[in-house]
Amino acid sequence: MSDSHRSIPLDFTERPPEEMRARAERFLRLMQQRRSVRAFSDRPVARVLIERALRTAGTAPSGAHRQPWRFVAVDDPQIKREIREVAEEEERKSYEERMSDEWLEALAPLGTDWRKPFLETAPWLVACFAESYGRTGDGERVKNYYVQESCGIACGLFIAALHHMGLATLTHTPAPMRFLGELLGRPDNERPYILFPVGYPAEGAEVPDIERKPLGEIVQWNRGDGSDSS
Ligand code: IYR
Repeated sequence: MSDSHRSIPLDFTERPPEEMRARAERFLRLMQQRRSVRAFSDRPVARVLIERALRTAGTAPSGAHRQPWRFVAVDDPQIKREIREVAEEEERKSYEERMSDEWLEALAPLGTDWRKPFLETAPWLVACFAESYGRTGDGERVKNYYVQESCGIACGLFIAALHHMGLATLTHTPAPMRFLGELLGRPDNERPYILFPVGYPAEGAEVPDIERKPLGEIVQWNRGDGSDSS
């Protein structure tokens, strides 16, 4: 074992089985209610709430614990407008010229188009950037590991934290997204990963009438007692 490895006692809370069951049900019900929201209210959201969700995101596991996520939280109306303008310009080109018929058909149930008013209406835009490689104090490149996976997990926790506190969001990926790094002044070792509008849903907001896959379609059980084999 190398000199750099040190360990401390794990802080773990063991819970009675009934409590585990109850918490599992409760969390599942909570998450089943989460929906991607595209119609936001302009009601303000306190910075502290965004901060708590970002701290939660920062608890994600990551390759070699490099924590290769960086978040930019924007509530400046001018910057939100600029983001909307460029995103809509790119999206319009995508919807009108770049996306294949197959892709447009796949998106049809979601009812999306190039218009992204939520980029201005939502009180916050949170951009996640993936740090492709790090830099040491003297500017040397340091390799990061599993950057996509790590950022994906961090963003998943961010989404869960927002939903749990009663805020709505959308995983928005205007394509191409490079403009975001330029607009927000990010260094060239970072790639835009996901842009999240965050806020309250608009009054009377509607969402696509779509279903989640049933358990049988997303899970295969290989039980030692044969109880789940078909
Ligand atoms: N970026 C576009 C298109 C889009 C693509 C996928 I894959 C989606 O799940 C949803 C939208 C847009 O934001 O409209």
